[in-house]
Amino acid sequence: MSSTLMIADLHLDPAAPAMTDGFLDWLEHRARGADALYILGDLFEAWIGDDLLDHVDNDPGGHAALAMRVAQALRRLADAGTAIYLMHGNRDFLLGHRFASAAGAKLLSDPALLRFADQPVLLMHGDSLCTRDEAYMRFREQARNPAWQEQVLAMPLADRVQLAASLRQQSGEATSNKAEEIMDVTQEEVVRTMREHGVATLIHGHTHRPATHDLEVDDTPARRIVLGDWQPDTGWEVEIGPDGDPVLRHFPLKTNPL
Ligand code: LP5
Ligand code: MN
Repeated sequence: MSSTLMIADLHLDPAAPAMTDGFLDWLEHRARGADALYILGDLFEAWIGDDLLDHVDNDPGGHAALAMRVAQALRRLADAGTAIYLMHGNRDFLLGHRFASAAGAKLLSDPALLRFADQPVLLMHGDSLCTRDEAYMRFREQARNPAWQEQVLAMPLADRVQLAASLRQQSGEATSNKAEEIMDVTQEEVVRTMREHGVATLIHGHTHRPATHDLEVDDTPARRIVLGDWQPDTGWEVEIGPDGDPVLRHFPLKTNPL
């Protein structure tokens, strides 16, 4: 029976190994056998460059070991027949083709338009919908600029670790001073985007506010499904089965897989 899984916002981090254990267990026991797995951004807490894969033997902080472990686990799933797609999030927008190919995955554009049971479905990370967060929109513009990315990726790895930590700190300070509602999606931007792509279903992550929202796009009933962020003991997925109907659910993660 055909089944497609979607997940987002795992924020895998060398400092939180139980999360990675839980995710790898989920890959092996839940995702195994699925036709496709879509990872809709922020698989990693911070991605500082695919050349991490060259640094497994010289790896302060464990970033390279984590990258390699996740790539190999995804690769096993891909080799067993599941198509894997990776979308960038606001933490791992530097993920590149080298990591994707090590993971047996394809990079996916944001937004990505798919079809299930003949109905179009739009997938996004979700950050680009938060248009009232003007400081973030400016940061995003810069972070997605190819010239800036090239410059940053040319920095020594240790400097990139520091830059990522500094950006995380600045982001933490900025978000603690923002109103909750500006960090959620802008409703008009949701409707505009869904209309532009001609969809009645949008699936995204980023806001960490898991829910299924009913709305209308030009008088047509529509839905926006928001994936939740994973915690060491809980994961979130959307499953689309043969009927094409997406189901959002959360589930316990094995914290101590044998
Ligand atoms: O991530 P989170 O949940 O804290 O908040 C996000 C938005 N913040 C971000 C920034 C990231 O957290 C930064 C970390 C990226 C890690 C990878 C870095 C790789 C490159 C460097 C190493 C090679 O996405 C936050 C939103 C929030 O979601 C809700 O949607 O509000 O937006 C901000 O906090 C942005 C700030 O308001 C303004 C920007 C602060 C940083 C300014 C740096 C300026 C210099 C930039 C170029 C060097
Ligand atoms: Mn995000």
